[in-house]
Amino acid sequence: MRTQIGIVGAGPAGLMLSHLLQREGIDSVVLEARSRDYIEGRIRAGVIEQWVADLLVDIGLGEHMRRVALLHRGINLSFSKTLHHLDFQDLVGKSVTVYGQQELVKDLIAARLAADGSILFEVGDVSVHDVSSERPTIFARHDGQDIELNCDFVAGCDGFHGICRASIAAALKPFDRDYPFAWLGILSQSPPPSNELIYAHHDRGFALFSMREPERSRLYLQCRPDEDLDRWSNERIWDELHRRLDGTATLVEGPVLQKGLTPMRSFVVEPMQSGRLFLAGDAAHIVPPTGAKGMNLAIADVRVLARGLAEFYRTGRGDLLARYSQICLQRVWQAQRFSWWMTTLLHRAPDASAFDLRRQEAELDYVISSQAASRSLAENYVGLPFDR
Ligand code: FAS
Ligand code: PHB
Repeated sequence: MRTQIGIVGAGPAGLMLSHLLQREGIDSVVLEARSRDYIEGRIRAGVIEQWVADLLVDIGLGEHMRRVALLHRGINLSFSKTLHHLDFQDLVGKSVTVYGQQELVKDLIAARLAADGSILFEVGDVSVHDVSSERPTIFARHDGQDIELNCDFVAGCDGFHGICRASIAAALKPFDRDYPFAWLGILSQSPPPSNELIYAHHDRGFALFSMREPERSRLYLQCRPDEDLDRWSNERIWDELHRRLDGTATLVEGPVLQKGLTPMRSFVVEPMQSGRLFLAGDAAHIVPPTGAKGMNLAIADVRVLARGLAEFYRTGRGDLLARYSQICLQRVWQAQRFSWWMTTLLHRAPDASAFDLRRQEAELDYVISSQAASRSLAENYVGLPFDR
């Protein structure tokens, strides 16, 4: 097979890239290890920044989002038995949208297939070759057949556990940080305790009260990194959620539809490209989900990559492609800083000293009582401007 851009991975990064390229008249083939049902059923992100919501409308993918997504003016912080609302609209004139990642993935797949886009699901044994040449190749198996995909460029959008980053590891420098906790997350058929998200700081640990729809909640508890899910009955989960919400709002229980563990790590590789292989999204960087940045960063990367490839095919110039890493990493490190800060602000570190705990309370108090501090949180949460 032959195409212009070979894309490994059909997550938000790979699918959005394929869609943006098609709008520029550039061909691509997306190779995905999982089935369509699996990736459309995978529960991940829930919050999109305003510029992403605006972009979806601009590129003709806003119809379903406009019908079902929830527009939020801000978030709530819960601590010391009190609920504090941060109004992003008042603070920075922007809001956020709650729209499940799987809904966005469904929209993108439907749009790709409607435009005769090529997505190969359930491919195996994917490997990338000759990325330092002008004719990189991707080998894979699909439907019992060996595939040789010849392309001009390869986009590694295969997530943190994919093969693309590993294939150029020698050219990359990793930066990482682990956290002494993880998230136990549930999806429940129950109304959320507030119509906007609640980030709760509590002596027993962090909790997040998010949602997907008015009657469907997405709830998270800080737990140990090696937590055994079998030891968490639904009763125990609800009991702990009540305790950490600490009466700052009313939590209604309901059937638990899904339960899972999310590891917490910060990770970046530099640069995000080698030869004609460009990494985007979780393949190049991971943020702890406390700042709701992961999917938004993935889309920010492919927006830069699509523009660079469009310039290359339009003018033959590779200037923007050459600066891809530099441009993306500036935003990546800002999101890393904010996600680390939200995580340390709101979680209870197992080895925290009495001094640390007091300092953490003082920081929470500063965030809700200082306009400058509230505005800083707000501008990072809604998404920093690109022309900064
Ligand atoms: P993805 O991991 O989504 O997609 C990579 C794709 O590549 C997958 O479909 C995988 O099957 C495929 N693949 C892997 N190896 C392959 C191979 N060898 N061959 C072919 N295909 C291969 N982010 C936010 O912005 N807001 C949030 O609220 C938020 N909440 C989150 C909650 C949870 C529980 C988790 C886990 C993450 C959350 N994130 C959030 C982050 C998350 O959304 C990721 O950043 C996002 O999925 C990244 O998208 P991609 O880079 O496309 O990677
Ligand atoms: C979610 O709704 O899944 C969600 C929201 C905000 C976060 C993380 C996850 O910070």
